[in-house]
Amino acid sequence: MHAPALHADIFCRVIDNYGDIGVCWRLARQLANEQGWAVRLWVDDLHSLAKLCPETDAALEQQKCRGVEVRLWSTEFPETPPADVVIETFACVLPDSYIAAMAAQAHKPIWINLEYLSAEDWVDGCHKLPSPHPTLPLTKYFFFPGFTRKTGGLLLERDLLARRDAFQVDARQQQAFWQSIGMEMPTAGTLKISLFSYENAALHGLFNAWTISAQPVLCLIPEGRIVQQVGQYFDDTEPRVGNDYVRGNLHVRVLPFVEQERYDLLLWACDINFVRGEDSWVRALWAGQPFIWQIYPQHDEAHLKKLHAFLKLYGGYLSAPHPSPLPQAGEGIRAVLALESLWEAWNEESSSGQAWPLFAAELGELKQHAQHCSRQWAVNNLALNLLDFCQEIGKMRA
Ligand code: TRH
Repeated sequence: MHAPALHADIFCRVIDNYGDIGVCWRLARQLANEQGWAVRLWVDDLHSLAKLCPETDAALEQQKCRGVEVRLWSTEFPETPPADVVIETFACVLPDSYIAAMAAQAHKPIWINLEYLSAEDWVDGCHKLPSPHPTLPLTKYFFFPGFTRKTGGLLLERDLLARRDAFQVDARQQQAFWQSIGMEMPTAGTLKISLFSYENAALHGLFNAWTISAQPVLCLIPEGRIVQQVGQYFDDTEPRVGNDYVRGNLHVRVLPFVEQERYDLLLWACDINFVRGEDSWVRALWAGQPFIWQIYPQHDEAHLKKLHAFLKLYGGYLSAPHPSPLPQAGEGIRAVLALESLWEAWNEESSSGQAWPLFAAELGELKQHAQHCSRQWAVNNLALNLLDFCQEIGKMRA
């Protein structure tokens, strides 16, 4: 017999950009469509959600999208019976009235704070820690995504890697993708790069390097914060979606922002992906292609610790002995250095152009490594871990 489907409320405050809503929307869809939960997503900015899911009507306070009930989280929070599982994301602070309603339930909801992803060591020790409410009979639990079995794992749709593998060997699917973005399928010798990025002073040097690259480079840039800089490089004061720019061996196309599920296709279709923030970072991992992560900058530079923790973990796998045909210890060192120098240059906004040739020379090894890591980390699925954790708490309380 199946356990009865749970009701979940997920709360999301959009701080800026698309990371917060990106993670919440993905989790909401997964719990609703893969686990059969009844999911309500409370979000304070429907316009951001509409970018990821264009069928969202930003004028509607309540609607159903892709199996998820989407509710506008406005300052006047309506009287709402709490769900069985309450997911507060990134410490977004729930409405007082909702917390009071949770406390008034005979059977208290399971209250989870879903935290940011990090590869830092301390995460293992903090995952699942309880935090009793100071005055009410409620306990909130910290749920940390992460890379080890002691963390909550990573968000991954059930069939994603199978779909990715099918796409990457199927010329027809790839052709359909290129057509859908209004482009011919690039020739076999073209290096395809997607570049989703914050403003970055290192872009100029990188473009210079691609301009003189021996191999033709096609760089696809989703519309967003870096597009003005692209215009500056090509002396265009009004860069727009759909524009093409060509210099030397570099061809740049500015793409429209696509709905969240289709962004994966872009990552799968490219040989190298530049990503940013939290959610596109994980999607780049699942793409199984070499990638460069631009971490979201924090004023106290805490982001650099996070960046280095991940580089240590990811690069560590690369330099460790692997079963053939992956690189043996020692052989991977060059690839680790190449990876580190480009990642550091890109995040420090320094001479990425110099780091590029080293990185390009190690692409074969980096690709095998990326495929290996995607399979290795796929076994630790966040939604399934969340389910197990809810059952654990349920048993503890019984
Ligand atoms: O938008 P971001 O920079 O978000 C950031 C980070 O999450 C950061 O940690 C957080 O503190 C800050 O916001 C407030 O990058 P991120 O996390 O990669 O999110 C982008 C989302 O947009 C992701 O879900 C993928 C999606 N996307 C599309 O759906 N279509 C597109 O065309 C593109 C380029 C992205």
